[in-house]
Amino acid sequence: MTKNIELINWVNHWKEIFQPKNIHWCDGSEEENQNILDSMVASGVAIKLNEEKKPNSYYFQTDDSDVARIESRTFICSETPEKAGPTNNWEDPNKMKQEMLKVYKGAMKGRTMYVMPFSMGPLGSDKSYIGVQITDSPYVVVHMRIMTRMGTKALEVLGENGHFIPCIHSVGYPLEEGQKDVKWPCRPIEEKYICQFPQTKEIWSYGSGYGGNALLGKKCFALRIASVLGKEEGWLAEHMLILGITNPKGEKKYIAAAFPSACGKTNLAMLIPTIPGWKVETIGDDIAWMKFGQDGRLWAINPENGFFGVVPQTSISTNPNAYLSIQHNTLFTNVGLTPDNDVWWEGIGYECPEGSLDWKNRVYDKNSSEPCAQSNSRFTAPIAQCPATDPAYDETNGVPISAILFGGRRQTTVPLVYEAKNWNHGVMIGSVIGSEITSAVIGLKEGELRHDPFAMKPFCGYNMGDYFQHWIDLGKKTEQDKLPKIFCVNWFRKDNGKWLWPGYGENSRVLAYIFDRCNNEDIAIDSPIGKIPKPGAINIEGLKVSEQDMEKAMKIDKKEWETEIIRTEKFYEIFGSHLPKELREELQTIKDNLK
Ligand code: OXD
Ligand code: MN
Repeated sequence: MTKNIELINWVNHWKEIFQPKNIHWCDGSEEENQNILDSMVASGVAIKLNEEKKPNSYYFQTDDSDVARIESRTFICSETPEKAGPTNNWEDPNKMKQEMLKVYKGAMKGRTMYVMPFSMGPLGSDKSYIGVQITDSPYVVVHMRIMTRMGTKALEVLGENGHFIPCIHSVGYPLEEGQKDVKWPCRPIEEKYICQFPQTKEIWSYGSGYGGNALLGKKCFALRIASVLGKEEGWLAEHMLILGITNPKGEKKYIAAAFPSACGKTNLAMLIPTIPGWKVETIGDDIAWMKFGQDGRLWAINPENGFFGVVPQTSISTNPNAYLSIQHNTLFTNVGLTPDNDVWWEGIGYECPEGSLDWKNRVYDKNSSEPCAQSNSRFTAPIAQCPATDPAYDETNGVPISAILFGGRRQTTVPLVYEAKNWNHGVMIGSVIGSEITSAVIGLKEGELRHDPFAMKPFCGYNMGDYFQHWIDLGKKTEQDKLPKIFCVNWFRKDNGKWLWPGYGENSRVLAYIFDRCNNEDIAIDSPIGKIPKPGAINIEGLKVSEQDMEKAMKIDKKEWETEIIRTEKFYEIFGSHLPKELREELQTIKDNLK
């Protein structure tokens, strides 16, 4: 137990409000974890998977309404709408708290209130922060134990006087005396709340038990609240993977990369290079916290301790390292269940065994138009289980970042790789990444660009225009040659409907080019939009990509770029006076270069 008075008072305060049956302070031990899993198996919430096929692994199915993050019910409750900015849902903090206190009252009746101290980042690192989450969901407890450093050790770091980020969570399904529980307690979508209070650095969540809505260390804390902390304290909380890359001479560098959803971020984080002698190792696949070190360079940690990855299409051939990471000690949510208690999903690489159940617990019909595994079904596994985990993933200092990559899913316009001319230009590149709409989406036309600046649109805890300014300002805090070089990559360019670049492990060829550029090798030339590889600078030996395809993949088409500039100008309008003048200047330079 703790002697931290702030924590004790806080827990007592919430106990009064939630009125749980009892309180459990989580120690994070193996024994505690097993007891919670056993009780979920006994109550039918979890199924223990086949011990021979998936040792020490468990299976869960959620309610239909609780399968993903819900952006329409995610609120940034800053003092004013302007502070939340044009890309967030704003609500008044006092009004929101009043509204939520009504639903929080008695919300844990008949349930255990778990108190989970956790560290985001390696225990004791000066880049890490302590949070404490209160929850009534045992599912959340076993997941937070994998995704964070949770339990007594985090409490010890907090100490008697330390401060923590308070995270409140309830599924919103109290049990009256004698009332039977349901398999997945939660509230309907319109009654769910995922609220961030940037001024007081609090998180209040209600009505969902799933993913980023409920594992509050992840998107709510490590991105939305941490982005505000980063702005106040002079560092960066980013939606980025971190990987280590070693060249054939044994020289190693670290790269961070931001991509919007569905652009293969986990695949890149765990890539197996196809070019001989190169090695890629994984520090993280989702979030990076970066602070300046004493040497003036940016050093990054992954605040998480596990992977919460999308399952469908993960196979031994698409992403061997992810596939091997989830063969034991793994929690699966909303995939298919085979008759011998193994898991199955679309793209696993073999036929679905006869008699399997789909994620809605119905016998799976191969001819059905519905998939067996929900499209956002997830695996949760410790980082340390990945065969390519970088030994530095738990380093308290983190790792020095040499390059930052921004990417998106672009069928046209954006070349395979180009390099920002300077930091501000790189910030401009990050501010306009996005993906083209490939099939009709409500309110958007095919071909239209959906911007996702820095892949942070759903995750920035304050005005995105001020966030751009923060990036610009940080670039002035050190010598220019100490800053990471910034690149834009696009694996998805097409010609006549055909991909120009094979992607996956072949992306190592682009990473190798970036690596060499970080050593200032003379392999780039200027172009109107930034530095591009000299012809032949990207090794395509052994690839079925012709020189002509390579030219098309790298082409800078004046017309396409003119359209791009018009789109960017239009997009920038939403930020009004919050848009940094430096971004306008960078855009103007490109416009002039294209003339
Ligand atoms: C995630 C996301 O789940 O970005 O990581 O949505
Ligand atoms: Mn993510």
